[in-house]
Amino acid sequence: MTLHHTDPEVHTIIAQEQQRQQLKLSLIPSENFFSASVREAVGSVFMHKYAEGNIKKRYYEGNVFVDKLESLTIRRAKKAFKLPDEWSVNVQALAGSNANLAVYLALLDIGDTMMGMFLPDGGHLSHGWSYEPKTVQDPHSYIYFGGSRKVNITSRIFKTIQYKTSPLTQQFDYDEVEQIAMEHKPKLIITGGTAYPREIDYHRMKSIAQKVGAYYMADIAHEAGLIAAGAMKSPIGIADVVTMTTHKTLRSGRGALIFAHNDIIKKINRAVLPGLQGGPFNHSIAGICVGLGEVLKPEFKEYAFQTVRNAQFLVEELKRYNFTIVSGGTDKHLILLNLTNKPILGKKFARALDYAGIVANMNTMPQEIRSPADPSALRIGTPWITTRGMKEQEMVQIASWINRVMEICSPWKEYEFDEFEKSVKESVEIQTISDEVKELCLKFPLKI
Ligand code: DSN
Repeated sequence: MTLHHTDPEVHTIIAQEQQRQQLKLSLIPSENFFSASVREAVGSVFMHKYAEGNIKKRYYEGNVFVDKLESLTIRRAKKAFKLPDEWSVNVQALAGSNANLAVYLALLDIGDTMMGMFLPDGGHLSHGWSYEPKTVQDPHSYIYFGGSRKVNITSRIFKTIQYKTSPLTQQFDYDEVEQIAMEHKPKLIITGGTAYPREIDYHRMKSIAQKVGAYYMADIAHEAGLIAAGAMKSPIGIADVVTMTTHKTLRSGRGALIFAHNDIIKKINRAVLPGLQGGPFNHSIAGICVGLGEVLKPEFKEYAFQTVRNAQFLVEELKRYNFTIVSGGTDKHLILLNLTNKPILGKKFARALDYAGIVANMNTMPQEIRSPADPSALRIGTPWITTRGMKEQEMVQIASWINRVMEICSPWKEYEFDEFEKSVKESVEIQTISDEVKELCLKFPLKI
């Protein structure tokens, strides 16, 4: 019996989501589309098994094949990221935030200071986010001390400070970062996040960490696939710990990897289990293993480089339509559009684009003065559309659609959100773009 017969209700919802993915363009830079093999592995019988513990040291019997799978995943991960001999990897963390928490649990004590990238400048919630409602940021300050709304557990447990990008370049000013570190002596320094479009100077960050006696953790969730393929620089062997999710540019199903020097990986393993989790998701590890097998093939290298080429090409096309690109460009798969010179900002624009068949997300940006619920920017990226096989020529078309949507919506800029959405929904011109997008999607079908 298939799902179609046993539970038509859920089957229909899945079919609808499949259709949505097939007929819309996902430009969300943290999303990707996995191969049928990855999906088969994730849906496999490994989901039925408990395997608390590590290879050959499990608390449950019957783990001979789980051990085999985890060993193979570790071997592939080491190869994909060219791990030095003295480094190892944990493949069991259930997600990126859990992986980061495991590192904190392993390396920090309650109350220690951690220092990460400022969230509105592209950092991540799990790097110590808290805020003070209705406070306007000083756009010229390079440091943020957080606020009373300790929305992420990290800000409740640790003292957290965050460093900001330079108001001039919207990139990190490493001299400023060093000064903040020297003054506040964090025990852990973190780089990485969700919306920083540029390379990070891992060597400089390590040297700053060394100067203040801090550990250095590089969270490369977004760039992992690009780094594995050599399309971006790698922090492996430079930082003390490297964490990543596996489902973004790495295209290996949902999960996380933690790489660290052998001196600290045992502590991290203990922090994952029993510190934070029970049994690992063996089926997710199976997906990661298959995905890493794909990462090791030459085609993946081509994919990663094309992903970056597409993003850089898209930047140039968007500039032709007078879109302002945060930091002036991108070194990766991710682009942040500062919409303050346009009539429509991130929230409304993202919704209008979705009706036009282009899926993106509203985002904060450096020197943000608006709320994250209605911010100034739009974040887009090329991992998924490159997986579909799209290249520079399609970027020309996508940039033109993005611009057309902005032009169509501009007369509705003063509308409240609901009225704005109603106008978008009823717009024949938006519907026309959505039809054109569908046509392009069908030329680059997802292999479901
Ligand atoms: N949600 C991820 C992103 O979109 O970047 C980060 O966790």
